Amino acid sequence: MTKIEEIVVSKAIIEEYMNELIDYLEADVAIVGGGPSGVTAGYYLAKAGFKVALFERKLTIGGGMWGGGMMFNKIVVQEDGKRILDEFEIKTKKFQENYYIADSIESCSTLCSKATKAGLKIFNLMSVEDVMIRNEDIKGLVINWSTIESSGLHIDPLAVEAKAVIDATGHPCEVVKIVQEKIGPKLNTPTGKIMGEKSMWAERGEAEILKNTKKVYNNLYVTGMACNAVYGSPRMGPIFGGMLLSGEKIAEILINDLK
Ligand code: 48H
Repeated sequence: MTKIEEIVVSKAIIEEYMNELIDYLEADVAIVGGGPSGVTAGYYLAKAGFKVALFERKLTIGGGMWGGGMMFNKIVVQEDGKRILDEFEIKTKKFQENYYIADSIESCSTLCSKATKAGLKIFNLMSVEDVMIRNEDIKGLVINWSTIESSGLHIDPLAVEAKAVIDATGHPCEVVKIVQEKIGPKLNTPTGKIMGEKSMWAERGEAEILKNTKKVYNNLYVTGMACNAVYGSPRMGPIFGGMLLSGEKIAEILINDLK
């Protein structure tokens, strides 16, 4: 029988993890949130050769996409969104003109698999609790274990430096909220503040998400549902094309800005 020593297994895990974490304390892009928009952004950025770290509070990657609509584990995308599912080789089935269905489990697991294979580094079970700032510029993120956050223990966090940060936290737009609270109403929105998500109107929500996908503050970018929350646009329910297209668009914007 092959010799297996528990201490060697433990050392392997601790050493490998620590080396990776130390390496990613300085990244090109730090993404907050591992939902469909954050993972898609990470995939395209990593594929373009950038050093990208994604921090996800939960154990699993995929955010709100696992549950499809009301726990029916299917997602719907429109024609434009299908292009991204095709890129990831996720199966789709035509429902009616312009509507395609995909399996949410296949979608989440494949996005995650292809993004990590492209070079995206995912740190799960970590929560972003603040940003690092120099004068008026975002310089990185302040991170802590999610279990520290949920236990309420008073334990100080650590910091990660990045040339750009993406808020992909979905409905709560947590990073932009922190910036607004701590730096004041100076965001790149018509009011300078978070304008708040509006009630469901899928067609408008999907149409507006791409124009809302942009730089919202110095070195801070927004993608996915967080865009519509920041720029005052409607929610759209379980149609996910906009999330994928927004992830792709923010990657394109950053590839250009970081050149
Ligand atoms: C670390 C964090 C933090 C933090 C949050 O909600 P998501 O799936 O986000 P999107 O924008 O990629 O997709 C939105 C979609 O799932 C959705 O909700 C839709 C389409 N709704 C329409 C409607 O009408 O309801 O994922 C965000 C992820 C989650 O996994 C969070 O755990 C994570 O971000 N997260 N991770 N630090 N501070 N905040």
